[in-house]
Amino acid sequence: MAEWWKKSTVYQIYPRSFMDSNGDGIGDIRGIIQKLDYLEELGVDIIWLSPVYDSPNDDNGYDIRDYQKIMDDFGTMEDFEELIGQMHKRGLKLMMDLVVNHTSDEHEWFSSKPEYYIWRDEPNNWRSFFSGSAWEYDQQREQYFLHLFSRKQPDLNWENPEMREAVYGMMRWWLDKGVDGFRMDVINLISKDQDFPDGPDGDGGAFYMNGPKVHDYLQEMNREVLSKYDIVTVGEMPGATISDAIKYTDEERKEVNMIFTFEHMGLDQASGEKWDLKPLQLTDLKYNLEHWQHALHNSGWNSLYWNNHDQPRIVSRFGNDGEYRVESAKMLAACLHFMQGTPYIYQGEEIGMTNVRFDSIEEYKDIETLNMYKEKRSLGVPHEKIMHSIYAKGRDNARTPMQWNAEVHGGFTIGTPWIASNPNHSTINTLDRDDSGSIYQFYKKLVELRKKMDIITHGNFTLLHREDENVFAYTREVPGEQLTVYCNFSEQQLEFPRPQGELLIHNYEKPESMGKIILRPYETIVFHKKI
Ligand code: ISL
Ligand code: CA
Repeated sequence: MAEWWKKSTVYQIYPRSFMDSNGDGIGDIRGIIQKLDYLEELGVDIIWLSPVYDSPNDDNGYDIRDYQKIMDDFGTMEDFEELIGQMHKRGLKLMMDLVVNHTSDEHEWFSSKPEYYIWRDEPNNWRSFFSGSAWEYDQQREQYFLHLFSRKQPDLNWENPEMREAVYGMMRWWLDKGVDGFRMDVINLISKDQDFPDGPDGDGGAFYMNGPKVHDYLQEMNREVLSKYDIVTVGEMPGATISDAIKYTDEERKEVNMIFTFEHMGLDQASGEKWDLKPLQLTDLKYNLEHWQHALHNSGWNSLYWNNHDQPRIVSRFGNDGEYRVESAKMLAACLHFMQGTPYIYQGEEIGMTNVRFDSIEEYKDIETLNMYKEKRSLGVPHEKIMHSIYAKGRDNARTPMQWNAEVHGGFTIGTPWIASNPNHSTINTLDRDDSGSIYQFYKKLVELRKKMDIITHGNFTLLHREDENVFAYTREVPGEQLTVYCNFSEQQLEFPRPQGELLIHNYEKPESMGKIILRPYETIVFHKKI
């Protein structure tokens, strides 16, 4: 069926933190197989698996040593084949992570095919995403190589046609194995301005984000590989604007099906630096999402997400992870899942997992966090100030083990987990998932409604109460049918006229609906009208 992914919901698994089957403290493929019932029950259609390829784990698998081998920590190729077989038997599709902006420096190509990488006699001033210069000197070659991420992640040279063909061959190999699509890591960074000019304050973004040949490369990849299979593709694209997104996802142009934008994830940031915090202003979020909903309505397609393995937990970020954790987790879910696009649920989001606060920097594992901490300390920034940013934005917030039950380490492992479990696993876990009031059941209902109601896929989006700083409200419309979604992003009680239609879903007992609606803290109510 064409465009099956427009009615699908994706669930992202970060394998290292999902389920450990053998007690070594690291999640693995057999652990995922054990939990397929759980995912099937939730009703999701596609599983996006963060990288499971052989890797020295400088960046938890986003530094790939061998694209055609499974990481020992995660299991074997036989385990992988069993996973895909079992998933397909249940009607679940598998989206692999494709990391081809860079490899590990331990990839065989880095020594045997140096022309696959980017070398210069002199570095420019570009800074790496993970602190410090984006260039590293190689003693033997007496040149610098480019690494936009860690120095163990050298960037591939997409100008080289033989390298591109090698990547396409590897992609075909996985597709022939039966995988159903790719999430493409920082795929809009693959084309660099070949003059390599310095950037303002070391920010080279303008010379490699949505670079000169990126659309040529994606169209070539589409011709050579993607178009030959019935698959789903999503490009992760930091720095892509709406006009870029239209180009990347317009069906006529044959590039990718959808992209991950970062715009809405930058709204609680005061400068170009993610650690520089600022409270979210709700109108900023509303106007931004409205803009994306409108712009991609008939040309392109949105992906919808609050969370992934790089972002803090949404209930701690735009919700309230204390008194109103359950209410706000559901409200945020409704707000996202009634929009147009393909929604993504990140592991643990469906049970309202929260950010974590470790006292000591030693308990953190993420290279981005650790490098930033070191750099800022050396510049004299006080420990407490840095920790404050890490608590709000650190990627390890998303990477603590999945909280299955109230036992030690939340039932993730019987060994010692590679990163400590959030102590709140004793109360926040999957044990309540059969309760009608659980966050899990709320997500399950949203996934089900998307499959049943075409209006969620096709309807026009209109923002209501535009200027209101507390409520995010909108309608979705097709001829003869309307959905009205109310989401209270605050602790205040709000009052609005009652929209027409039947109650479809809500997150409080007995929502008020006598001519007006009174929204309690973080309340969400959705109405459905059919003429
Ligand atoms: O995580 C970020 C902000 O905190 C981003 O800068 C992130 O590094 C960027 O979005 C790219 O992310 C992807 O590629 C990285 C990897 O570390 C991330 O986990 C991955 O999602 C390098 O492969
Ligand atoms: Ca394990």
